[in-house]
Amino acid sequence: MRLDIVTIFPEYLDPLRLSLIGRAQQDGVVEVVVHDLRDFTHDRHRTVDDTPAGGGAGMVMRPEPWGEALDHVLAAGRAALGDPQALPTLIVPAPSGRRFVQAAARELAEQPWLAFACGRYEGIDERVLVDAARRMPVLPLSLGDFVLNGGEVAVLAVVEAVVRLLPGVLGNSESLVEESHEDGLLEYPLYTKPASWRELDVPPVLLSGHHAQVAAWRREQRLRRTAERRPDLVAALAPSALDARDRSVLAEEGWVPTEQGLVPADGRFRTVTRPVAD
Ligand code: JAH
Repeated sequence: MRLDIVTIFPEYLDPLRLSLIGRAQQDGVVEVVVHDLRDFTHDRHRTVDDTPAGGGAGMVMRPEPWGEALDHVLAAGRAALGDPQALPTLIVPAPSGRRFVQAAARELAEQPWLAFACGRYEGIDERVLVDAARRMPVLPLSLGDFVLNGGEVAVLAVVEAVVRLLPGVLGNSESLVEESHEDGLLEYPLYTKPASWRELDVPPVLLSGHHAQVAAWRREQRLRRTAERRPDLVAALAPSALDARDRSVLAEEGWVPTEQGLVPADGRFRTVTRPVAD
């Protein structure tokens, strides 16, 4: 997989040389190329920003350096891949993007070429994305409803989420099965030795050697945790994914099965079935 990243802070991406992603690069599983947007300016001050059309606070990234940078990414990537028709998917981190979730990471891991545009200031002139979309798929992504100073940290997160899914990147001890967000439930709590630490004990069932009881306890913990911390995930569960024991655990946590799936027994976000008078 080839990854091209365009930024005004190339050093922000240095962590991609470390750990698992660094090793994946050494092993030839991924090639990461970081491009300095200022290399595509032509003025003495290497200017990448200007004032917003229509007024307002802050600065906006000028379209010309972005246009040249993305032209270069396209040409250099096609040459390196030996495919004059190849196209990357252009990922643009932004608070206004579609939410990045594990299913999106799995889809991106199937692609041979991803490019990333790191915005700074208030964002990038919209015409850059419109122009790019004339040539390649453009995917604005958000990690969640918070604001960063730029797209670089979000790119680090997306690259890590995608690269770890590539065949041969994770070792056996870091395997992909049994992970949060792979099946719509949060993970069970983890413990290791010692069995007692600061007067806190590892739950005895985990030391019992009863594999079926361990599995049942872990399933229950996953359901209770998800109900407590992520009610949105419980509401999205397919009732067919739950057995009678699951349903009784969720009932204890205040969730009841209905025609519309699981809903909170106390009527939080009850479905509106008739027009509401104003
Ligand atoms: C902020 C460009 N959802 C996380 C996220 C991603 C990108 C940005 N902020 C938050 C951002 C300023 C400029 C991108």
